[in-house]
Amino acid sequence: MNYQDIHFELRGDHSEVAVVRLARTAKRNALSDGLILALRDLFEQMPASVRAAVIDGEGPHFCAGLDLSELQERDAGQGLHHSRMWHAALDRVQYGPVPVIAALHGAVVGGGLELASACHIRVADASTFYALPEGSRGIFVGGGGAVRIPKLIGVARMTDMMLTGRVYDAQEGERVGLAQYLVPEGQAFDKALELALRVAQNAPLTNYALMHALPRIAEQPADQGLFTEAMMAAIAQSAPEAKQRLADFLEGRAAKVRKN
Ligand code: 1HE
Repeated sequence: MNYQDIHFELRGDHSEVAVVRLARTAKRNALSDGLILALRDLFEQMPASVRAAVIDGEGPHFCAGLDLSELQERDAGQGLHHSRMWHAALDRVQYGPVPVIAALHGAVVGGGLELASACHIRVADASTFYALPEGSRGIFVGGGGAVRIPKLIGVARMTDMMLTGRVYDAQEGERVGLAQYLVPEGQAFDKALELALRVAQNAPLTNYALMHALPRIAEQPADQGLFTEAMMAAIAQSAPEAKQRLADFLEGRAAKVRKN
């Protein structure tokens, strides 16, 4: 499969993990319109074997955000449509066919952080740093960051990042919730791939519930959320794969939960 400025490959014994690598190294993987549309198309056309995906970036940085050279004079309507194009693409990442793990290193800034926050798990190496330079460029987030980033770190921290240009380093980023895993420099991709291979073994309906039901349930009033949870639980339990996995445990064939 050929997508503009993306290297794509399949990993795993059954081609169950898609590796999606941003490959505009000379521009620090800045997200041009072409690259955003390629991401949208790729997640819409994911091969049927794929059960989990990893997104990472080639070169010294994960992603420098919006390609500022394309930020030409737009009127309000064009600006609205441009932002909506990003929303459509990053919605395909968050609500696409499979869980997505971001492997972060170097700059994760602006639209790069918006892309990372559309993923389901973030693994950062020690070189990672996070910023929202939109504040100092006289613009605003437009790729879903205002919705997704406060869910990770809260409105107050995002406001601070944009008002003051605050940069979080890798340790601080993990502490405040920008990444769930922090690994030594150079190891983010390997850890993300290891996690993706693990995620790919889950029952597809469980992964679907986590991607599509959980974020919606978390937004619902408690009474409705509990009802939706019960519906999703009942559907997941009734799948043949769930019955097989439960039988495997009860008959001693499945792994126990062990502390690390
Ligand atoms: C770019 C971009 C870009 C680099 N658009 N061309 N994002 C930003 O405001 C971040 C801007 N970039 C940076 O702060 C730095 O480039 C980095 C910290 C990411 C990397 O620094 P460094 O020293 O490794 O690279 P560099 O020398 O700054 O950049 C290499 C080239 O990439 C250079 O071009 P060249 O032709 O001079 O070689 C840079 O101009 C180019 N480049 N970043 C275009 N972002 C949906 S709304 C989202 C809104 C936003 O994302 S706003 C935040 C944009």
